[in-house]
Amino acid sequence: MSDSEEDSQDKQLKIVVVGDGACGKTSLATRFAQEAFGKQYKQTIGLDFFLKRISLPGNLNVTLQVWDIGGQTLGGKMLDKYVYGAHGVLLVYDITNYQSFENLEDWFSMVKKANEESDIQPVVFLVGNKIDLEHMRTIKADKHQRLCQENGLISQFVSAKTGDSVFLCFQRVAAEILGIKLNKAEIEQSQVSHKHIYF
Ligand code: G3D
Ligand code: MG
Repeated sequence: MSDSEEDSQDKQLKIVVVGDGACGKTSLATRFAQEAFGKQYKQTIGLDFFLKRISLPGNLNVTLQVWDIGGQTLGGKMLDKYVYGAHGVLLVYDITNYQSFENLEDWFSMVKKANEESDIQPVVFLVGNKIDLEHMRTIKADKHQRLCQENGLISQFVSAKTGDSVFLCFQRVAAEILGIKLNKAEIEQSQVSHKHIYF
């Protein structure tokens, strides 16, 4: 059976990555898709989404459709079409860029509005990217946690550059959507087996 035939039999989950320009959306999506970080990701701009198959505990295979909003900015005409019907949304900001954090409220409002008419209400993760730049952090972790608590968001920190917690992030989103609990051993396993560092 070819990969695409296998994919088509899996349950597919639509995951949309949103946030300010330059917060690292394309890097994050591409890191997850290809486990690489670098120039080739620029070519992915213009594609609607890519598919990646992952395994969850209990030998459950699921195919993630990962949608990168490309150059769409807040207020962009096509945004609601990207976000509509999403099972999961990653609200991404850059931990070194205060504005990207401030704008999350507007991104989140857009996500809720776009799904007003949808039967599916997405699971929403708050993703602080660029943790390799910890020394340049401008948003304290407790501010991040407060935003999560106030809005029912699930917290995750990642680095699309080093790959730190990127696979874990997508795995947690899929598990949360499907109501599967990941135990500590499974989380550690995904940290170890997906740690690839490219410079
Ligand atoms: P976007 O798709 O949200 O617009 P990009 O963001 O993925 O294009 O990333 C914007 C810039 O941030 C890129 O730098 C990219 O290399 C960098 N970047 C993305 N993620 C990380 C990260 O985790 N750590 C660090 N240090 N940089 C990151 P350039 O210089 O190519 O514009
Ligand atoms: Mg991009």
